[in-house]
Amino acid sequence: LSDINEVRIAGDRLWNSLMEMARIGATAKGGCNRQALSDEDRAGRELFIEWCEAAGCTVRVDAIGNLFARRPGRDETLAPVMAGSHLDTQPAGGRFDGVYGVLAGLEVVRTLNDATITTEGPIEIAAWTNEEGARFAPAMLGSGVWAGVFDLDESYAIVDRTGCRLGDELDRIGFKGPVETAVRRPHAAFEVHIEQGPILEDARQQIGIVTGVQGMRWYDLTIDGQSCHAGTTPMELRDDPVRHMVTMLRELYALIDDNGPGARVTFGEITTHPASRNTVPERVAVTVDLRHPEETVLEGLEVSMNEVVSAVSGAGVDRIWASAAIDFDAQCMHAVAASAKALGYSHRRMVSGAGHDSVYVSRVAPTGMIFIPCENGLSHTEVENADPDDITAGCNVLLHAMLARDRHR
Ligand code: HGY
Ligand code: MN
Ligand code: MN
Repeated sequence: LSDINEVRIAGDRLWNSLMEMARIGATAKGGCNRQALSDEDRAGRELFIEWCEAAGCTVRVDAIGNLFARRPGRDETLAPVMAGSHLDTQPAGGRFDGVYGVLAGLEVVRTLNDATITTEGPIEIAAWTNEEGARFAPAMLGSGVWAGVFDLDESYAIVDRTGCRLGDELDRIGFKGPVETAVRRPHAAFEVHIEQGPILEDARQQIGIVTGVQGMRWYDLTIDGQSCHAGTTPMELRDDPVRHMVTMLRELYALIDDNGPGARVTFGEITTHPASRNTVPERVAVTVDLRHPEETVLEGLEVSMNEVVSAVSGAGVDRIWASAAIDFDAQCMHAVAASAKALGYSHRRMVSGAGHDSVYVSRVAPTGMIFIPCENGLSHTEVENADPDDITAGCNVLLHAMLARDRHR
């Protein structure tokens, strides 16, 4: 066993794989645009499958396009230990969000091959479909279907802002697999991810032992007014939905500030209809992303938001997704902490501000997450960056946490 504890991943190989994958959907400012089920997503999936098969894995695709690369263990009847995350990115995303966790899983497999280590049970690397929810809402869709949270046919019917159906796109890129009769419940599941916030970097710590994920809710806010001529209509005669929106958003930001610092709201998309410079819009649509670590506070914020909205005639708000705050599995967290300690990495416990597929995986299997810092705490932006030493550290912790859970059944 002492030999196994000496095993380390090949940091350069992992970094090179990340940089090669980052070329797919590369943007001018050094980020990535591999939105779910796009041609770039297909290319990324195909490259990942090629690498997994070259590493001796068999790869299966499920009905929502989730990928599962499987490395056999000594006893194939045992439940797998899983490492998963996502290959899809934000429209102007980075080179590490999601893809780090998938390729770290591949690096674990490559390292086990080099060390000729046979695990007790199989190892599975999962690449979940549409974690970001940027093109097709909601987020964490593939892991959510797999965990039984979202209905498959309803998921196929989701359309993007151009009217493209998710199911048709899955067909088009050739990643609509068979419906799996029974979920193959992992023995334990892990996800390594950049923190996407400033905490680890500010504390100069290398590893985050993630204790849980905060609650998240998404809404569509719409305000109807009267479209009219931009030049002839006096201001006092207008029923301008943008003006109502300005008042409303000011009140909603104040509501969040009163519930700070844990409360967070983001109005990521604001669209007018018809979108014309010299026409007062008929309607404005605003997306709302609301988060807090405590469900009771989230509930209260939702009630207050509904009151603010209902005070404006022609305004309505519709909740399209809610993911409750969750806690991760104690044994998985212990495996992460013990690995970080044994490897000599500075570490701390922390809650995740970002959503992750592990939220839904934790409904099916004991699950843990590992964070590493990212530069200036930035993510969901093209300048997203991570330190190669931290990328290596997170993957070493992943390797040894997975081996620890594989041995303890
Ligand atoms: O929205 C989230 O928190 C995740 O990064 N998709
Ligand atoms: Mn992510
Ligand atoms: Mn993300």
